[in-house]
This record gives sequence, structure tokens and C-alpha cells, in this order.
Amino acid sequence: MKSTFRATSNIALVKYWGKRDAQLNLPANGSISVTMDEQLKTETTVEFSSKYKQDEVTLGERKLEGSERHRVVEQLDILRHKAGNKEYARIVTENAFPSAAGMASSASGYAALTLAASHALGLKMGVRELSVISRRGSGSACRSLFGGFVEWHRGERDDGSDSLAEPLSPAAHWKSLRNVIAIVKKDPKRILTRPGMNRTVLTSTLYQRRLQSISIILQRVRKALEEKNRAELFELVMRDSNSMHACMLDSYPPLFYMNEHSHKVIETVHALNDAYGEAVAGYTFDAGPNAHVFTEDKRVSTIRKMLSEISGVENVMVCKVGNGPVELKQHLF
Ligand code: 2P0
Repeated sequence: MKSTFRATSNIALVKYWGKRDAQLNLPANGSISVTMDEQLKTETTVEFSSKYKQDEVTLGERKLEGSERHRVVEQLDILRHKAGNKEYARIVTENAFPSAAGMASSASGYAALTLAASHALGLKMGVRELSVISRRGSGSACRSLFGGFVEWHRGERDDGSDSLAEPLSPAAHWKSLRNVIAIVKKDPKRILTRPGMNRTVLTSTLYQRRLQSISIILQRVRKALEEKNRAELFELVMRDSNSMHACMLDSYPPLFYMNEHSHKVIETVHALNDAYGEAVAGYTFDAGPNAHVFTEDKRVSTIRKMLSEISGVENVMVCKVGNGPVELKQHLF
């Protein structure tokens, strides 16, 4: 009744932003991501036992309470219901993201939790079903069940049974691809992704345009990945990030997730690409100001130096494409 898994974060090349069903956590559009290496990992041990009188959730040094704990309990309830088990659990989870990075990941967290809890309960599920369940905890988590390059399908069914992630190609398909991450100075106030997405869906008119063009974008990104067409991929990735952040800004009141330092990164990457006469790097930003700059290994030192010199950039790290989750023999408690 005890199991431990490691999962790693993923960064979307085509972004998920907005839900078609908040209850089942169904996305308004499909997305494509790259799973990151073990620098961005979460490890989670789950034990179900009659000795526990309630679910206890510890993240690092912190015992989770309130809504944070409730969200984990809801995820456990889905799995307990499936297994016909009513026992409470102890969950210990650790994020190994460098503390200076100031990054948190519900993607690696809910992927590791779903894998460890289902395993501890003895549930024999295929990865498709696991992907559907981890999506309930956090949308982007369904993509972290796989290594390499991954697509999360929007799905058409109301019950969400076809809204799941599938691998497009393994990490070995494009070994030289790197994500150079610039951690930038944060602004104190930040709107969480769930209310943020909801605001965009309800108030942005630009958002409808984004949804109309997304299937063509997904198709072009799939093709660029398959052909390892750098210039095409990097341009598509930058355009999609810009499109999502334009919809954020078009929300009412507007949502600002990037800041002046992020904008400086954007200008710097475009200046570099202009100097080369083609896109040798492509930035993307999530619901925060940190930059993820995709490039190939031969350009990493140039880009690392360039990003380090930008004011407001506090740390630069280089991630490879990761292989996906693994079961660990060593438990956290
Ligand atoms: C993504 N993001 O595709 C996008 C880009 C943020 C911006 O997935 O509400 O934490 O738990 O399903 O997965 C972040 O949203 O949201 C996210 P929920 P999640 O990576």
C-alpha cells in the first residue's frame, strides 16, 4: 500500500489556456509539450493505511491545509473510489526544482501523485486512463505522464474520457534540443492560473480567434517536430506564446503574467534571430515572467550568456528533454 514515483515538469509549445468544463477539468483546446529533464522533478510517496485518521499531505517542509490539501484529497478520492478502498493516506512530496528558480509545478506534482497513489492502491490502469485521471488534478499533469514530445487532445466527449495525452515522439527523437530557462525577478502579486483562465474565457474576444486557429497550429507544430525543423518550430512556439499572452492582456481586467524583464528577453531573442537571419531560438512564457528559450545545444553557451546579461535575470538553467516518470524503490518516509 506504499509507492513512490518521480515525474518531471513539461513546457508547452502550444499552450493550454481555458477550460470547456471546469468540473472535469477539460481544456478548450489541445496542446503540445516537451517533458523536461530531472532538474525539474517532483518525487512523491503515497501510503494508504488504516492507521491514518485523515489524509496528511506534506510538501517539502510544509503541511498542506485548506484548498491546497483539498485538491489533493479530491484526486485521492477519485482513485479510492476506483479501487473500492476507503483508507486514508499519508503523502510526502518533494520538488527538487532549484529553490532560486522560484518555480512550482502542478504538472509534475499531480503526475507523480496519480502514479504513486494508483500504484499504492494496486490499481492496474493503462497510461491512457492514468492520463485522464491526472488531468483531473491539474490539466498540464496529463502531459507529464510521458517523456519526450507529448500532445494532450482536447477531446469531444462531455465525460472527458477522450481528453488525454499521448506521446508524439520519445526524447531520443531530438536529443540536441534544449530549454534555456531565465528565472527573472518576480512581481509580488500574481493571479492564479485557474481564475486567470476563467477570466480570459469569459471576457476576451481575441480568445475566440485563438481557438479558431489552434488546430492548424497544432498540425504545423506536429510537422515541425517530426521534421526537426528548428526555424519553423521556434517561430511557431514564439507566436503561440505571444497569442496566449495577448489573450491574457485582452481579458478584462487584463492579466499581466510577463513583466519588463520578460519583454527584454523577447527583444533579445528577436535581435539574435535577426542577426542569424533565421530563428535559432524561440521563447515561450507560461503564467509567469520566467522565460523558456528553446534552442539547440550548439547555441546554448551564446544564449546562456545573452540571457545572464539581461537586467532582472536572476538565474539561468539549461534543461534537456526528459524521459518521463519512473518508479522509485526508495520511499520518502
Ligand atoms: C500550459 N499552463 O499549457 C499552460 C500555459 C500555463 C500557461 O497548463 O487548472 O496548472 O490545474 O488545469 O495545468 C497551467 O495550468 O491548470 C498551464 P489546471 P494548470 O502549460
